[in-house]
Formats: sequence, structure tokens, C-alpha cells
Amino acid sequence: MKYIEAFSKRNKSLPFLFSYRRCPYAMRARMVLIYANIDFELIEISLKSKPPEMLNFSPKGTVPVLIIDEQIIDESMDIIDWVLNQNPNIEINTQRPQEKQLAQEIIKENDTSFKKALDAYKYSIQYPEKNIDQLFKEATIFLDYLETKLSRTSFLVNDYLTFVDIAIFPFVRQLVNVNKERFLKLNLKGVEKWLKVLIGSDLFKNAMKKPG
Ligand SMILES: N[C@@H](CCC(=O)N[C@@H](CS)C(=O)NCC(=O)O)C(=O)O
Repeated sequence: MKYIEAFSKRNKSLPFLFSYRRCPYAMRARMVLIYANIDFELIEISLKSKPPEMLNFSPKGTVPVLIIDEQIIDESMDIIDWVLNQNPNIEINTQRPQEKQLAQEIIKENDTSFKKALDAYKYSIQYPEKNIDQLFKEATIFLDYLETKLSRTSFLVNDYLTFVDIAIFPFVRQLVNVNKERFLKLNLKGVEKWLKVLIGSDLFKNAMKKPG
């Protein structure tokens, strides 16, 4: 992964990712690309002033957007699928059908109900009818679900890291960052340990490097 300042300066032979450093969807895409050793260039955008080149490729205006030759992939899970399809035997892929099904179930739950509950908790000021404890409780339904998985295996679908862990943990990390003490009071030892491993990983550190 190499940061470049402007789209026009890109190396046309390399895949190219429009990204936003703190976006959890962009984090999961960067991490999987890095894990797979795919050489790509990265342009950090401002969500308030999106580059017209990015909007030309993908008018919906969300990051991440990956450009490979003529192909435009503008959904984070599609980027991950593209990487897995290029490298079907990569260690972070799920192999058995039950694992694939579980992977889909966890990611769907994360990207729908949990994301909604997480945003409501993060932006609780916009929900004056609900108090913060209530909003937090709604978001923790998913954490309890993750804890049941992580009390059986060290990672979500098995005892080794898969793309599912990479896809999910940036969102859980966001929830914890709102108020760590409140999270620790839940005493979810499996989730705590899992997060610590992922946040401390070189993979995450590399994906979070700042431009320049
Ligand atoms: N379903 C999309 C969601 C991506 C998304 O919502 N990204 C946010 C940033 S975290 C975004 O670009 N929002 C547009 C904006 O804030 O203008 C994906 O998985 O790639």
C-alpha cells in the first residue's frame, strides 16, 4: 500500500483505492488487500469534499472504491470477495460450507442491525427520546452474539483469523472507543481478547498508517 497525493499521479498498472483512514468499511478493504500482498495505491479522500475522479467512477460517493484496470468495485465486501477470488487458498478464506454460511450471517448482522445500533449509540444526541444506556444495550446484542462465538473459538468462525474478523472488528472497535469503561463493564472476555489481538496486529497497524 502506497499513499499518493493525487489521482493523476497514480501508477496506471496498479490497483487503486479511494479510502478514508477512519472509515471501518475502508479499513476492512485495506486490511484484506494488505493481507493478500496486493500492491495498490491509496488516495485518502475527504468525505466533505470528494474528488470528482472518484465520483466519476462511483457516483454514490462512498468509500472504499477499488479500481483495477477497467473494473470498479465500490462495496467493501465486494472488494474482499474480489481479493478472495484472486487467492482462493489464502489462509483468511473460509473453506467449509458451514463456515461460509456463518461468515455471511455474521457480516450481514454487522452491516445491518449492528451498524444501525452503533450509529444510534455514537450519535445519541440525535435520539433524545432514548437514553445512552438504552442505546448501548441495543448495540450490545451483537456483542453478546460475538461473545458466544468467541467463547468457543479464538476467532469468529474458527481458531484462526479469517476475513470475517477483519470485516467486523473495525465496527466493534468504534463502539468500544465511544466509552471503554462502559464496554469493559460488560465483562465480555472473549470479545476483549479478540479485539486486543486484532488492534495490536501488524496488519491493522499497516492499514492505519498515515499518509506521508
Ligand atoms: N456499503 C458500503 C458502505 C460504505 C460507507 O458507507 N462508507 C462511508 C464512510 S465510513 C461513506 O463513504 N459515506 C459517505 C459520506 O459520508 O459522504 C460499503 O460496504 O462499502
